[in-house]
Amino acid sequence: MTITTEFQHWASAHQQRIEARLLALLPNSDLAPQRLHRAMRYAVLGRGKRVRPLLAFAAGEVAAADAGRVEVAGAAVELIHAYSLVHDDLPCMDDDVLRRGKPTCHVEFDEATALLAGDALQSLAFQLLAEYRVADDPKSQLEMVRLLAAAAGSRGMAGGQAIDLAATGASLTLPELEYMHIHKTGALIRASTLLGARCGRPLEAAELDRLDRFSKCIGLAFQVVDDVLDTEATTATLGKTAGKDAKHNKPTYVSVLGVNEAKKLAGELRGDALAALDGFGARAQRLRELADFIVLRKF
Ligand code: GRG
Repeated sequence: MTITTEFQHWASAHQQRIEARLLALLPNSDLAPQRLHRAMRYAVLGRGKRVRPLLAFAAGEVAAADAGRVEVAGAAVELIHAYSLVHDDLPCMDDDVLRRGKPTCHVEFDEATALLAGDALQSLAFQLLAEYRVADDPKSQLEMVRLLAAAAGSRGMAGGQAIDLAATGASLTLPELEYMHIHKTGALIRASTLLGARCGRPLEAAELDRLDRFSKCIGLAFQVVDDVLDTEATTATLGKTAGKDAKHNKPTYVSVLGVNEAKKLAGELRGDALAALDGFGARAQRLRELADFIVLRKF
């Protein structure tokens, strides 16, 4: 398992690409209401790994998608992700002061502005998917809107967050933990891959199913690594408060399995993710490399 320089160049070029597109798509901060627009831009732009748009670009390559379309779909997913981080950091949820190496949105602005910024980022994500042409036919485009809405909603990310809040202080079994993370973190990762692929030529149901299996495994691997990093990395490296899970008595893969077994599980999930891509050949090379990036990441 290695990260090649060639992949790093690809990732960096695509991170710059999505950054530029987000910069252009977000409302200008001199446009009224300026404070809200400044908060939205603050929450989205700058540091951030952009893993979800990268997954969209990589899945787009499987379906020979137009990169301009994937930029819009990737931006939509990243806006939902940014909104979830802003709301997650609020005092009524995780109550954190540091995100992406800078003060959280409600600390920099205020709680009401942060709440509204999250709301408006979510709306903007769907506006983009409705406004820009991202698929060949309107039916496919509508399916993309549906996919993202389902991933973000009560049966996806928001539902996962509700389960997470209810689980604080409780002990969960491994299947319960998995169920929570399939929703909280996994749903949006899955949507990133599927939306990227749907920007391109229509894939067969079996191909979409394989991408879905890849996404499910890599979404869980992402969370397992996140839990390990929370115990092993520093606040400075992560750009967010380290050691928070144990402090808040949250059940995690590390608390349930121990750090070594959690690392082993991340490796197994990577193996399952790669196996799901069998049959795609060179078209899925970026997805394979991203799987390694997700497992090997240090922040
Ligand atoms: C508030 C509806 C609502 C949902 C919040 C995603 C989430 C649900 C909360 C974030 C808390 C958290 C630490 C989740 C674990 C995994 C995760 C999503 C980490 C942050 O994502 P990265 O590492 O962040 O991709 P960057 O900053 O690189 O974009």
